[in-house]
Amino acid sequence: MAEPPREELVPGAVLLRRAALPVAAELLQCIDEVVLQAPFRHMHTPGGHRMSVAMTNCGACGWITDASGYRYSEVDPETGEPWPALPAAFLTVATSAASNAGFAGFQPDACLVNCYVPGARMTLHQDRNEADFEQPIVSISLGLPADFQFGGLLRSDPVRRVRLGHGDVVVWGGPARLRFHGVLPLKDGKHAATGCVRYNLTLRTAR
Ligand code: MD6
Ligand code: FE
Repeated sequence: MAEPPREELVPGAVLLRRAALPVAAELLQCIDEVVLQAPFRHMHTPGGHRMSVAMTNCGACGWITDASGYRYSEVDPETGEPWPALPAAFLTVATSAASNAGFAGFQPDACLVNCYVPGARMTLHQDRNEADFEQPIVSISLGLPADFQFGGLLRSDPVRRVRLGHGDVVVWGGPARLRFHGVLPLKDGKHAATGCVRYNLTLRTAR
């Protein structure tokens, strides 16, 4: 993969604009295949709220939430079966982006796949269910653009807004790993590659 232009959002968080564009069609096809085996579903927060973002996973484990809390599971609770395998194309983009951002040796074992329709959003949160915060998270956006909120280490810290578009990749690690972040309600639109939705892939080392 050619070295994409990089923008350091804050120390430890690197935006590689359009880095996944050359393989976007392949990634979308992989999502379609994952979803055949592990369909998108609206999970519930421990507090009982139905998430507006539809989610599924692939890899050795997947992120889930229900009345028992936020955690990783080796099986899809809907079927009791293991999650679909991590597609090779996901692994290639993620390890290449991580290495471009200064995180050599990234070995993700989980990929959370998010699907947003207009109005869907993700409130400010930290990703802290993974075993090792030294490992980065690689995030790939596909389809409709989203306004991503990038905050600080406290929920009340000011947030910076970043527009993430089709093929944009963000690598989060080091001092940025536990920053609060969220996604504002998706705006209506139509994208040539995905129609009326946005997908986001986050690759993690969960265990
Ligand atoms: C999203 N992303 O872009 C939600 N988390 O749809 C995340 O929550 C996220 O992009 C951790 C690291 C990178 C991310
Ligand atoms: Fe997150």
